[in-house]
Amino acid sequence: MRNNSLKSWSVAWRILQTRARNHLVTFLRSENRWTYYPTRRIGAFEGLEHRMLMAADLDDTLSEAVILGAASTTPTIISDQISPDTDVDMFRLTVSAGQVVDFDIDTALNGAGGLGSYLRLFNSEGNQLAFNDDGAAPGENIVGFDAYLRYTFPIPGTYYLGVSNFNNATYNPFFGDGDIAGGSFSTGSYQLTMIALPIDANDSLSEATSLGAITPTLTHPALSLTQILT
Ligand SMILES: [Ca+2]
Ligand SMILES: [Ca+2]
Ligand SMILES: [Ca+2]
Ligand SMILES: [Ca+2]
Repeated sequence: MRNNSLKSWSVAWRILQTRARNHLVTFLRSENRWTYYPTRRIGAFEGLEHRMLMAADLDDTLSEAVILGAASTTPTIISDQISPDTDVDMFRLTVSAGQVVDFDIDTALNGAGGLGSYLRLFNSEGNQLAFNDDGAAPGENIVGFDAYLRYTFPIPGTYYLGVSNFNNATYNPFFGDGDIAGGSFSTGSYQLTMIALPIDANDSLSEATSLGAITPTLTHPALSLTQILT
């Protein structure tokens, strides 16, 4: 049993509560560890996030995101699944200025019977930059249920990509709440591919390769300038 005053818990950023044997049991998550606190002080925790333990999703917020690393022209491939229906998988990546990056979901069926995938891209402050439900990546000819997103990042830094089903498209990336349960094609396996397009480093005036000064050259070395001109 730990000191269960509200003050001692104020450092926590996520609290789950459920009932067991007529007691309220609070689960506290901090530093990736769960601790539970039997308590009856229901009123003291009103206003905090209440979720059933079975619904805990350990990678659905910006702070829990799975690290993809730096986007590059070498593909980064992740295999995962959305299960249960409220599952959100959050990924973290870094980009350089002007980088264009493709995020592509592939499933075995790309249609009915499989996952109806949905992508949301966030900046480091959790603001949504882009989203996609159904899209065909370059080289894919069929638009089914698989999501695809291309984004040009004008600002270098850290960004986040959320994978969910298409019914659950308004979850909160900070707190992991706001999930929408149910709907069709809400669970299933998927593969996520992240790949950056090659950067064209000499496509602007300021990046142009210098060819040097233009100087007149004799077209026939064997002739003198006088002979050429006459
Ligand atoms: Ca998952
Ligand atoms: Ca998850
Ligand atoms: Ca795809
Ligand atoms: Ca979709």
